[in-house]
Amino acid sequence: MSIIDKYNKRSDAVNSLVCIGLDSDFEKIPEKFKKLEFPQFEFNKSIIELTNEYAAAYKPNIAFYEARGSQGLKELKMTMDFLRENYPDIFTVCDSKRGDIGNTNKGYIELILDWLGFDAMTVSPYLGGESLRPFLERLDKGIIVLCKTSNPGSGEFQDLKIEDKPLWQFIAEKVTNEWDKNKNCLLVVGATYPEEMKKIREVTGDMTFLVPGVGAQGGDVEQLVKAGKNSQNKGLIINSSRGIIFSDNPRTETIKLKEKINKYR
Ligand code: OMP
Repeated sequence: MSIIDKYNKRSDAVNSLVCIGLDSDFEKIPEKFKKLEFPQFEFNKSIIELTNEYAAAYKPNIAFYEARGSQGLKELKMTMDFLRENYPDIFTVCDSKRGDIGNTNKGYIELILDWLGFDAMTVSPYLGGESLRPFLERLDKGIIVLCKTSNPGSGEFQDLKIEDKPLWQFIAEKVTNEWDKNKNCLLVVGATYPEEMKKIREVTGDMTFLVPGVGAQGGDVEQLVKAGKNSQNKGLIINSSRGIIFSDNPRTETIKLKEKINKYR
């Protein structure tokens, strides 16, 4: 089973394209968790227990754990061990946006894909396909390449024209036609840019997209699903972090997002 099959299988089993972002900012987690020995882990565990029935994926952003040094990394590891032991079918993404020269990338791989054991991680294409080879050679893992990011200023570089195309289109074509030989590539496409997403879908066939930007960043679910779904009515890992985990009712918010997505696919 390929790593994309793992996502699709889980997504089909729970009829959901929802990814819950475990961006467990220590400052924002409720006081009752802060008193515990492993606050970020206990908070994550409570979110996972409330939402797992509707979760196709979980995506911690490693920044919120690295911010606490070795304690944070330990709690991220505890979160991953908890997921693997209790919910091994759920797809896991490490939001890390890594990418360096080839042999340095091996260090990121050992930490994120091997020690922490994530199914997939986000990488930057800036150093080129040659540098990303250690990631792309991992047949057992998903490599999620930044293409069109959700932030307001993403156009500063990503919209620049190269050979008459915006850089994001150039990257989408490059990944589809050259980097995805092992069928383990995915793209990051922000929910806040549905027009661009439509074009990216046209050039990538059925490739799976990680789609952040709904919830706190205001991306429109109807527009993104219509623009981004593939020929199988899936191909999307739709992430919400703050909009779910810091809401009054994470379970209800997850169900609401799942149903809204399903209404348009
Ligand atoms: P919320 O805005 O709270 O839902 O969080 C979005 C999460 O997705 C954060 O962890 C971001 O770092 C991440 N993200 C984006 O917001 N935009 C992008 O274009 C790419 C990512 C990402 O790679 O996941």
